[in-house]
Amino acid sequence: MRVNGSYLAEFLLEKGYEIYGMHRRVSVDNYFDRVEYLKGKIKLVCGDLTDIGSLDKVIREIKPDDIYNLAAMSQVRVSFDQKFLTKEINWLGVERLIDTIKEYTQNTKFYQASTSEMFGEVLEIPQNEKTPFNPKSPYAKAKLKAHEAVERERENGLFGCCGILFNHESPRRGLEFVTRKFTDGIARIKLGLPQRETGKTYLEMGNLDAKRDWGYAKDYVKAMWLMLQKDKPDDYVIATGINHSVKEFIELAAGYVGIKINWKGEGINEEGYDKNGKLIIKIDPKLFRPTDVNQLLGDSTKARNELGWEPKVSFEELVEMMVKSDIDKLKGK
Ligand code: G4F
Repeated sequence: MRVNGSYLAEFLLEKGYEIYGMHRRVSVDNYFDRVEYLKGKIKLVCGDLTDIGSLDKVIREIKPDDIYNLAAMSQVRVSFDQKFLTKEINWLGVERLIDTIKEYTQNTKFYQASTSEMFGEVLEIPQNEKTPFNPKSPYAKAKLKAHEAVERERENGLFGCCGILFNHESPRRGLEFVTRKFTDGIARIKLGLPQRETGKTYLEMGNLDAKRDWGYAKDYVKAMWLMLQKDKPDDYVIATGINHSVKEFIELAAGYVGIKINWKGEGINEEGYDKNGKLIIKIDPKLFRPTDVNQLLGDSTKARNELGWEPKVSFEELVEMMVKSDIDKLKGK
């Protein structure tokens, strides 16, 4: 468990749950940095979705009342290079988990993290639970298989819910995703620091025209819990209902540190400068995906009506929170 798992754990701790957080065995030092403060409050157990033996042991010993499966190979771009690993974790891992539930704890309620990425090249705008899926990446295809597995087993008695969550961000977001990459990067530019990976004085970005429906991760974990409180399991779209382009995100985030971006050129030659003519952003074609999802826009009417869920934090508040947090982190606050 890491980012969303940490928000979910905080939420469940407040409700008085006893929590076990399953994590993979890893050899990097900072793997637990984002959940360090939860140590002692939750029990960490080792398990891996690619290893049926470990799942068997964890589920047999704990017999959880509820399972929230947020584990995944979550980077869409990486999934093009690691198709088989993505399928192993994001699809077959879920099949393994469901099998262990069926074997040991038939009454366990199961939450599966499905994703708006499954809508892919969208066939309808906005997207709701009835919109046909049209996945374009190995990531989305594997997630759709897992989604279908939960629906299949639900017909056989599993209490399984799929949350079709649109992009959800926070100051804890990984630096490999566009929002956090940019808020960290613009904070570095503001403070006169080089970029984390490249050491350059400007940011290199990919497709600026893609649109996403971005919400706040902390708002979204509540929806996960609400799904498992219903009498009958079902699938729900969780989204804000407003989308923005990557370029709009960039302009707003840069504005919070007092930088107004002036754009020059087009397509892969587009560049962003500040008012003094200093280069802030350049396009790196290597960051484009073989196939990208051009736009996502969620319609969460069902969740609002049936779960009483709604997002609390606006896009503007989210972007400001992320920029401020990165400035503070870099200043060592
Ligand atoms: O931040 P992203 O990498 O997120 P993406 O691909 O939408 O996926 C995220 O949201 C999904 C829900 O819809 C989750 F299922 C998934 O696990 C993950 O959390 O990219 C967003 C957009 C893309 O169109 C990408 O091409 O930003 C574009 N982009 C432009 N420049 C970039 C960059 N993305 C990244 N990661 N890095 C760039 O430099």
